[in-house]
Amino acid sequence: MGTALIYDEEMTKYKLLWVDPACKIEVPERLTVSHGALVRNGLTDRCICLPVREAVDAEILLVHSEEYLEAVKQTPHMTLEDLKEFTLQYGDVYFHPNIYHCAKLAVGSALQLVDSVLMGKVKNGMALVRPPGHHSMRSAANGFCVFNNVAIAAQYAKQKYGVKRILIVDWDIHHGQGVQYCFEDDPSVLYFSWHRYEHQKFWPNLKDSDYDIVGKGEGAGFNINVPWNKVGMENSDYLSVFCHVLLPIAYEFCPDLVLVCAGFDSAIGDLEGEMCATPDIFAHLTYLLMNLAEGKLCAVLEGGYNLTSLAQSVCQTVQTLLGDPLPPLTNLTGPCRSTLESLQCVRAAHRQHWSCLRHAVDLPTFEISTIRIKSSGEENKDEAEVWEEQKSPEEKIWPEPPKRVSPRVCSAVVLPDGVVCPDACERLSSSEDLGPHLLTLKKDFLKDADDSAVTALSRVFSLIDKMKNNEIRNGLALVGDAAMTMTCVVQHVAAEVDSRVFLVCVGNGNIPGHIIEDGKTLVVQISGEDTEEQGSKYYVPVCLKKGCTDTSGFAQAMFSLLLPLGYQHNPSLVLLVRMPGSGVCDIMWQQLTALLQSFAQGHTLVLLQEDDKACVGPTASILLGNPAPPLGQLPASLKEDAEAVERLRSRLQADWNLLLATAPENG
Ligand code: Q9C
Ligand code: ZN
Repeated sequence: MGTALIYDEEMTKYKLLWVDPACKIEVPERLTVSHGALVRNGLTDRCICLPVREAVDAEILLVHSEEYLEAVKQTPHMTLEDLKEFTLQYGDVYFHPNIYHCAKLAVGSALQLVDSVLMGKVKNGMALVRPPGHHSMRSAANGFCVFNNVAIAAQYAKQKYGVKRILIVDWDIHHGQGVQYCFEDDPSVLYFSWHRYEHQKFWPNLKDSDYDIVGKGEGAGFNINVPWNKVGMENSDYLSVFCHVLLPIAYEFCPDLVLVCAGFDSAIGDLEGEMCATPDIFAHLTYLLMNLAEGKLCAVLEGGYNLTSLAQSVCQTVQTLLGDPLPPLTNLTGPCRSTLESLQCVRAAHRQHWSCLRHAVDLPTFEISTIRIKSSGEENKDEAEVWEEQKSPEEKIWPEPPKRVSPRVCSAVVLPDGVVCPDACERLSSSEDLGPHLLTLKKDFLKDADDSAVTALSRVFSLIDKMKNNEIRNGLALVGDAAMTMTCVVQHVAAEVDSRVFLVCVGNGNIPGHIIEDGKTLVVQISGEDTEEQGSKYYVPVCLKKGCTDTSGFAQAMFSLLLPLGYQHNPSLVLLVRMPGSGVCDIMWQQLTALLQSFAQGHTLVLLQEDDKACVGPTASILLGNPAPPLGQLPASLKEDAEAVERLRSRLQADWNLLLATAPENG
């Protein structure tokens, strides 16, 4: 099953016909350069290109009023003067004789995408559309938007397919207030938006966009606003919001479908957003959502006005939907203070609605209104800040994201004789390249080991070499002694210059101290053993009361510990080890395996012990790029487990800034 791409040149056939500084950035080239970049990078050829269609009245009326639709219907027949006047009743939007036609195609594109994903014709997809949608309201155009493409798509999915829970992720730099208003009392649609806010000084200047607007009535808790109160936010800021707010809540919610308001004015170079996140961050944002809803993800273009940054970001998104390995993210220095303030406020505002936030130790227990950050009035602005605001935002320069090349082989396996190789995996069984490793192995580790163990280990080493040369993306080994193999592998890899290993060990078992000490290897061990006091910067023992069987506690450890640590360590290899009798359920294991693909360009080696033979199939499926099955709506985790994870986060955040989710006092 492939990735859909929906685009039609017709949607480039309208433009601003008069002078309006607020609207001049919304140009037809936004689509032509985005599509052109997809073509140039060979991505359109890899997608299933689906035709657009016009939405019909009944579909538009799922979200908009009859009066409004009738009014927009008149615009193709208006004179220039009429159009100008019609435009005046709305904010920051323009009309053109062909925009009604394009707006119907934009909605229809989103619906075609939802149809093809929900009918199982494709696994995911993206629609490149104009006009955008997320600002338009029931009876008003706004912010370049005429009809609310994504909101209509969500109502359509509910009505036509009976979809029970939909997650809308709005990573555009503006608040999609139209989407918020549409679903504010609806618990079946979880709307998440981050947006440039600057304490209400940024367009659309609404109180409704602040963190304390969480939804109404039945829908309380199902609207998440993350205000950016400063410009210049970086990759670290975006990732920390995903790790500490969106992902825990999204997994607890467990959507059946993910819709993305995919605006790229949140990328570097965009003069609307003035943010500094690089286009490759969208590869990660996309990937982090691809294991929800069994991978059913529909991205629909919203904003994005720097044509270079827009085109690169669109390519990163589509390439990720296609399953290519993720680009490494470097320089993740942790969130800025302003982000921490927002994180703290959002988490406090949602704590009563989501059990994943219930035991957050670092949140004040008093009313959240008391921690509302004082509006940054001129009086408490320092000189530097005032100066910062006066200077005109310059066009930024950033390097083009490097090419993402898929190795010839996706998944290789090392299996004992008699265990069948999973479909589509490549079995490493030849003995031809045993030579180089054999002697050192015998000498260093395996004095007493039997021949089959030596053979297996040398195959594992050759697998690692091939990952390093990018001939193989990832691998799996079923071995007689997972702990011994793990030790040998870490030593082998750590011997190389510039190598960094992220060792994730699930289950009980002793990890030899000498493999950790050099700082190249970061170890997270999730188990039922109480080894907390042995922890250090590079050894993170996560002790869950019922071991790995507490799904919610385990999930919390994944999002709030493993992901931030992995991102900040930026490993060249992920080593994932499943100790015998770990107690982790298959689905949890699959989710973990999937999320770890974010690092090391997908270079993951999974070690399983021979008794865990049944796990080979489920693991291989993930390594081959299939989405992990949903965990189900997560219940509250054990209080002790949630607290243990939070304690670790507190202990480690001085060393690993991406673990932070609260602002230090008196900063
Ligand atoms: N500085 C979308 O991104 N405000 N709409 C422009 C000029 C309107 C953005 C003010 C921004 C609308 C879909
Ligand atoms: Zn926008």
